[in-house]
Amino acid sequence: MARAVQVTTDSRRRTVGVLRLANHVTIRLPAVMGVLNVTPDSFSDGGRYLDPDRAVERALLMAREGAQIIDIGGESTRPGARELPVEVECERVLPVIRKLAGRLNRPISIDTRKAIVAEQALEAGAAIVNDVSAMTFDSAMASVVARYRASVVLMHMRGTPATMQHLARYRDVVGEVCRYLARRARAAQAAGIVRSRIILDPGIGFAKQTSHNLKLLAGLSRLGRLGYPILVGVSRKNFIRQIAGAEQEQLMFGTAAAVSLAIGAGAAIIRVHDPGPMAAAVRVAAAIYAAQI
Ligand code: HH2
Repeated sequence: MARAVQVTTDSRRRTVGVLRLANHVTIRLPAVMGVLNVTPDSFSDGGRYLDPDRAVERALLMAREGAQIIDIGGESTRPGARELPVEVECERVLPVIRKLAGRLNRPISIDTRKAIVAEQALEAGAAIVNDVSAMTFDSAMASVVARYRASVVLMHMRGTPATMQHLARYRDVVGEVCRYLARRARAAQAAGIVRSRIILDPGIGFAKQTSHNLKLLAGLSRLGRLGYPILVGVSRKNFIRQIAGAEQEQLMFGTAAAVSLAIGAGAAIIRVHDPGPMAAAVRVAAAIYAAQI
C-alpha cells in the first residue's frame, strides 16, 4: 500500500516518508523522476532516445545519477502536439520497458493517456501510470490501473495538447486545479483504485500561461492539503525559458530554483530531464525544510 505521511509545521505542510508501490517496492520521498522521451518530437529531448538501446542506456545513467523513478513516454504532449496511433506508441515504449525490466532496479512509470499502452507497459514491468489527462482521455484507463494495482499520476490539463493553450483562462487557477484534481481522485477511487496509489500533479505548462504556472507553484501547499503526494514537472519548461533565458545553463538553474521551492512547498516527486543536478537540489532543499520541524 502506498502511503505518504503529511507533516504539518506551523503554516507549512510537507510530504515526507515513503511511497509504497505494487510488489512491496518503496520509494523514499521526496523523489526524483527522470524523464525518458522515446519520441522524435518532445520539446526538450525529442529524437535523442528513439533507438531502444540508447534509451536503455539513458535510463540506466539517470538511475545512477539519482533518479528513483524512470518515466517513459512515447507520445509528445508539448503544446500543439497531435495524437499518435496506439500501435506507434506501443512500438516506441514497449521494447525499452522490456529491456529495462531485467536491468533497472528502479520503478518504471509509463507516460500515456491510452489504456492499451498502459496495460502492455504494466504487463512488461511498469509500476506507475502517468496520465496527463487524469484518466479522462480513455475511459478504460481506470480499470486497467485498478486491475494491475498500479499507482497513478493524475495531472490537471484542459483540452488536448493540440488545443490546450487556447483554454488557459482561470479566475482562481489554484482553486480550480485543486477542485478538479480532488474530483478526479474521487473518480479514481470509485473505479477501484485505492487512495494510497494516487498521486496528483498540477500540470505545469498544460493549458497554463506563465502567470498560472507561477501561481500554481506559489500555491502548491494548497494542493498538498488534499492529502495526496504531489508530483511537479517544471523541467526546462517554457515559463522557465521566458524568465531565466533559453541557454542550457539558464534552463538548468531556472529549473533548480523551481524544483527547490516545489520541494519546500511539499512536492513529493519532481519530474526532471537532468536527475543528477536536480537530485542535488532536492537533497539540499529537503534538508533545509526538514530542519524546520
Ligand atoms: N510534462 C510533460 C510530459 N508529461 N507528466 C506529468 N505528470 N507532469 C508533467 O509536468 C509532464 C508530464 C512534458 O514534458 P516532456 O515529457 O519533456 O515533453 P513532451 O511531452 O514533449 O514529450
